[in-house]
Amino acid sequence: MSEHSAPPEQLQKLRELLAKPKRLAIVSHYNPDGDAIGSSLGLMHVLRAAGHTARVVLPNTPANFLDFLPGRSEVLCLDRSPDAALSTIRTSDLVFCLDFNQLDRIGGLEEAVRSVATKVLIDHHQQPDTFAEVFFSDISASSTCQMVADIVAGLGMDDLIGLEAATCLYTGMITDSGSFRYKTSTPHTLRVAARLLEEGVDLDTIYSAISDTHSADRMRLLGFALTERMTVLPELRTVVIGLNMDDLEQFNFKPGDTEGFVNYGLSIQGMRLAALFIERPDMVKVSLRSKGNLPVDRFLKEHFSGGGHANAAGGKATEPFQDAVARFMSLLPKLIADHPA
Ligand SMILES: [Mn+2]
Repeated sequence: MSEHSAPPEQLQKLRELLAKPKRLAIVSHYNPDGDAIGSSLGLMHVLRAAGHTARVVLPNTPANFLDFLPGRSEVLCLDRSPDAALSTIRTSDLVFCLDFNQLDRIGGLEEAVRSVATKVLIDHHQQPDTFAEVFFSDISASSTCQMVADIVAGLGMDDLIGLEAATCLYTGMITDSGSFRYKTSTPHTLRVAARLLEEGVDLDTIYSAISDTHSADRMRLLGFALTERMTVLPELRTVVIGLNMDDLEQFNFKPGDTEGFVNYGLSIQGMRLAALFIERPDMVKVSLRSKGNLPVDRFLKEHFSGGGHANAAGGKATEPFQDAVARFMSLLPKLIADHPA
């Protein structure tokens, strides 16, 4: 077990909080990804097995490719069931905050979560706010799911991880680590994954559920993006894709359709930076992926009100679409020059 993920004094505090059956709410961030929902549902299954009442509450409905996760149908989403979502949080004894570390990441759930006296944070993003009474923050962890598995083991509850929890946690581990390809994957990461596999996790079902779920419209939008909207800058080893609202409408865009588009840029030989700009009604979404020593999280924090990880981060711009792309292009040479390969 990684001691870094689970400091003994924090584990002790949590152990005491969970000594008697409690009403527990588990929340995660806006636009929840595989790690957000996987860690939340994984923890929910374990806490229920330990005799607690536990419910996952999310600020908005996740993409439906994650619907296969055991327990997904019980998740309360603020956009679908606002009253139940808020009252579940407000009446809980304790709220777990998973895979985010600033309360402005949970949209309309923020106030309800603030109103609960005791909060437990489990997260692997940088620069955490200190709003939680119990605090597990490990920026070296490959996923929040990995941290949850460590913390559960640290609490002596490892035997409560069954097939359902293992399926949820394994899913988040692979979605956040690019199926264990990112540098964040350590021998410990794979030992945690191995322990989850012991529960009989069906890998084929998970991989198929998370990768083979695209609509024909989405595949055509991808083809269009790569053919018509991709700029390759060999001298900067950078690929930029931009899709405006007209482009998206042409292909009946649905939220989640552009998920993963940014990664195609990096699959071109020699590229070390890929950028994706998506025009939304209220803003321009910016996603960056990089290879090696090119910290895109700091760049986005400084220029596009964003953040994330060194090699994978997101942000936004409020100016018109073309202006946002132009501003990025003007900042790009310096970003590359400041971080020679
Ligand atoms: Mn995560």
